[in-house]
Amino acid sequence: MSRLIVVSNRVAPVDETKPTSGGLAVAVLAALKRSGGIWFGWSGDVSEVPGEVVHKVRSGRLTYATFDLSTRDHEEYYNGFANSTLWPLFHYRLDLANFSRRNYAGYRRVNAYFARKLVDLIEPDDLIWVHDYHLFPMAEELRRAGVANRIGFFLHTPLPPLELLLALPEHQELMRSFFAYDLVGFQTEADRRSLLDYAIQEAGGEMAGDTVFRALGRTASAEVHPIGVDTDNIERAAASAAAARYGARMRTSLGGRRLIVGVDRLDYSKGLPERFAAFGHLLGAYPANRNRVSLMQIATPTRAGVPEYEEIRRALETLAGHINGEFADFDWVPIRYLNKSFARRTLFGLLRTAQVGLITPLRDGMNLVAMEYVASQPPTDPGVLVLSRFAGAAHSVPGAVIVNPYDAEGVAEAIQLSLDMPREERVERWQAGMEALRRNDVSRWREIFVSRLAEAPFA
Ligand code: ADQ
Repeated sequence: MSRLIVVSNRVAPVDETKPTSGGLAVAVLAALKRSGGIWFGWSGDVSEVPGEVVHKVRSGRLTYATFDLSTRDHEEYYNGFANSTLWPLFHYRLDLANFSRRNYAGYRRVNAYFARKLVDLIEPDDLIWVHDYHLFPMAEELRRAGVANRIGFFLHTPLPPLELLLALPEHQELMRSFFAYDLVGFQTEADRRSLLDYAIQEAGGEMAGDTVFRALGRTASAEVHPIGVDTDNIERAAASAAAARYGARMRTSLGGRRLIVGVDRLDYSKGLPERFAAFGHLLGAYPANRNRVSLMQIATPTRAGVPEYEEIRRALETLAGHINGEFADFDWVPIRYLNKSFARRTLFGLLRTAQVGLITPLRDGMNLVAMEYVASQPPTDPGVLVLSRFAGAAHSVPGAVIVNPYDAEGVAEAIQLSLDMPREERVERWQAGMEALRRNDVSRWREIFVSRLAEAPFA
């Protein structure tokens, strides 16, 4: 069997007891732990003299190969082009996208640097699987260095429609770097469509089969492979004694009141101000909920070097303050707003105690928390997932109550409906969701993607 090399910007901490609050790291770790292989990427450390060393650490069947970035690389590639240009653009926030040639040059430079380091580790039969928007040009760089292996790519975020992509000054170079892969995977059909529209309408390519396209002399397959979670493990962890202890503490603190929960990285794509506003509307329009229901929003700060993240943090604090100021009582706080990370078991214990999981991103590749909420529920008395139609998960988790996150009144209505939902309907919806999550778990996602990649080339 071929060896698998996974390449991603960040590699999860080798010490698994440390919390990982990024979807990619959580998913790739769960997928790789079973198959074994090499996980290659940035260590997460910035050093003035990044050095030429790749640190290798073995843990079970998995080898972590990591290296540091310089301050300048981190600024231009990571904070700059990846997170101030591509991230907002890919989440349909052209208004927040920052275009800078210097950052783009840094992005290309770091991709070339990743590729130079990786070349030495590659053996002829290895399958190489590159992840996410930080590393589009990797395949091109590797091909230039003579690597003929099969190379696949998976995009964890959405890919926006052609007209938005064209706003990127470097769209030609960047989008064409997709074509050097053998297989490109997306979360949803809409994302896949965006690539094919680009390949055909902008790059003069053509389809050569259901999924296979030809453009600029290269042939690749564009496919939808929605990511999943480690369903069985989450279910077990959420039902464990350790999780139950946190659940019990949570219930004591609620004093018989009901709980709505949201868990997200603190990011403007996650629709947090809109979510708070919808909860405020619930308390205003359905007064029976006052002193009866709390919203606990866990939002882990990320990307501290990008100014928009500071702004969203301030905006949320203000909004939570307003709503709490208006509705709180001496024995009840409507919004419990936490900026910390939790161990996974604790998190699942908390998700299990909530009657409603409120996951309302304005735009999201998939959203693993939506799936984790469902997998954490007690089977005989599950809570209800209220989910944005703009999360990829809306296409992967049946049984959720689907909402438009921009419509505060509609979201409030959906929360009320979920709080009032009879147990029988809750169980039915939960079973439908769980069946899908068990069928398409994260191992299955890896297996399908890797076996498709092994079938390349598709010419
Ligand atoms: P993210 O944008 O990071 O992922 P998400 O899919 O929700 O978003 O994953 C976040 C992960 O971090 C979840 O596993 C969650 O449990 C964990 N997490 C978040 N806050 C935490 C906290 N306070 N403590 C502990 N754990 C926390 C990107 C894309 C998504 C896509 C994933 C995977 O943006 O759309 O679903 O990759 O493809």
